[in-house]
Amino acid sequence: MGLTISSLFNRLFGKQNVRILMVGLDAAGKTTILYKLKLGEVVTTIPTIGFNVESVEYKNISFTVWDVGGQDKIRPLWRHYFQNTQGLIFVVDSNDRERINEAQDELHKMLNEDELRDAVLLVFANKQDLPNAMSAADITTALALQNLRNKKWFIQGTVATEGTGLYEGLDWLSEQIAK
Ligand code: G3D
Ligand code: MG
Repeated sequence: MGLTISSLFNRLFGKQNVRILMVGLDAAGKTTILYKLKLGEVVTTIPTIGFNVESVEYKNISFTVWDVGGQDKIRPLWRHYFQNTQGLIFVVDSNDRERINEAQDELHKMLNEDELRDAVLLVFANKQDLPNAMSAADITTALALQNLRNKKWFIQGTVATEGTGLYEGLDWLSEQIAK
């Protein structure tokens, strides 16, 4: 799988500083995805207390990952990472019905950030293996994706622990960024 994902990002070679941000509520599956991609060594840094950033560099592409939710105070610190972001990946735990509204709220706050204006949006509706998981269609509605104007977006059901769906979503993403 590592190889296939790499070849997919070959499209982006030669582009300067492609930055992909991957965020979502804690426990959505972001770290699992990052390791599953096997792009390289995952580096964890803590720029400030309570703000844990994971990153992996693959050639000229950087993946940066952190948890969102309930931390309005540290929100301004995120902006440091927004520059040059072409792709925003938002990961949702499809089984977490209790927090889907919080996820929706956090997603739309991110999308309101000026510097993410031009970034395309990929949503991973993760944990599709769990019997009570909301479908990608349910998640589309719950996150109000249809209401997004002037935003390219795509939703993909995934099972991060098995790697299912990751390739399909990233294929779309790299195609958009390469345009
Ligand atoms: P985060 O980085 O977004 O906070 P993690 O989330 O990647 O740490 O994942 C949180 C938990 O969800 C982990 O379980 C992980 O194994 C599990 N998980 C991730 N993706 C899936 C999935 O697709 N299906 C299922 N069933 N579980 C998933 P633990 O037990 O290690 O906390
Ligand atoms: Mg994590």
